Amino acid sequence: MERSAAVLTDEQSRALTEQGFVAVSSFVSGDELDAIRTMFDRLFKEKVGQDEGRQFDLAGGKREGSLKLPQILEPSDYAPELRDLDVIARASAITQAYFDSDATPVMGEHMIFKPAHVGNVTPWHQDQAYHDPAMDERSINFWIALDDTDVENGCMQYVPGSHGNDVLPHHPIGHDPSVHGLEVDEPEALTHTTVACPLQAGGCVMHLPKTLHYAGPNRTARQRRAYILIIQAPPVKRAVPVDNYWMRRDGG
Ligand SMILES: O=C(O)CCC(=O)C(=O)O
Repeated sequence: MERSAAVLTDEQSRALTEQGFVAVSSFVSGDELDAIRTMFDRLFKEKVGQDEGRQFDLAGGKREGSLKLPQILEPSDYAPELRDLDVIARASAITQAYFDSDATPVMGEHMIFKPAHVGNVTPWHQDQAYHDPAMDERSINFWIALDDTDVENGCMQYVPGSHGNDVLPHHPIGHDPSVHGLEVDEPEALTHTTVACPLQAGGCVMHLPKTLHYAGPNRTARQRRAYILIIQAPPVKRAVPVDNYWMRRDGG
């Protein structure tokens, strides 16, 4: 794909490298934002993916009726129009420029919903804790706000510089092995300094695979919808794989 002019400024790129995250306003335009919102609402309303385990409660809530942190994995399998959006080309161009790599496929996509009043917390974690323990990912997570987000309705929060850590020990949320979502062990010891990233709808916050992040519960009457794209440059093989025992749900 041809490189577009959509790259980070030097200052944004430096922030991503030094802090492990950077927020950008107006990442998605009006029409495109409307299109993503419409698809988001349809996919959750139609409960797509529930039978295949692609729509579920990230924090382990009940399957029917009371999902508190519903997530859809790979939503473009149910709404292929998503693949045609300019935002994917823009995110790919940024990832190519940032990692100086021509090969930047989409590594994953999700939609995460924090419904008004009940949206659950997304606990502190590193994305790399979910991934291949033999590899160090080189990817950017683009978290795109489909609604105005702030601390009260569950905007993203980060520990600046935490991507300088290796993969930290994690456990399934609530120590329940049936729950997909992960939480870092002893988060209180790791989160003395945090930065909240409120965004207007259409804004985006980008982070790296080892950056510790969190999003609080939704305590408001406003919904909080997010579309998340992960774009990957080729990963690097680790000298020593991570012992990610938290992903072996047999407890072994
Ligand atoms: O939207 C959320 O609540 C959490 C998102 C997240 O953890 C991520 O994008 O890596």
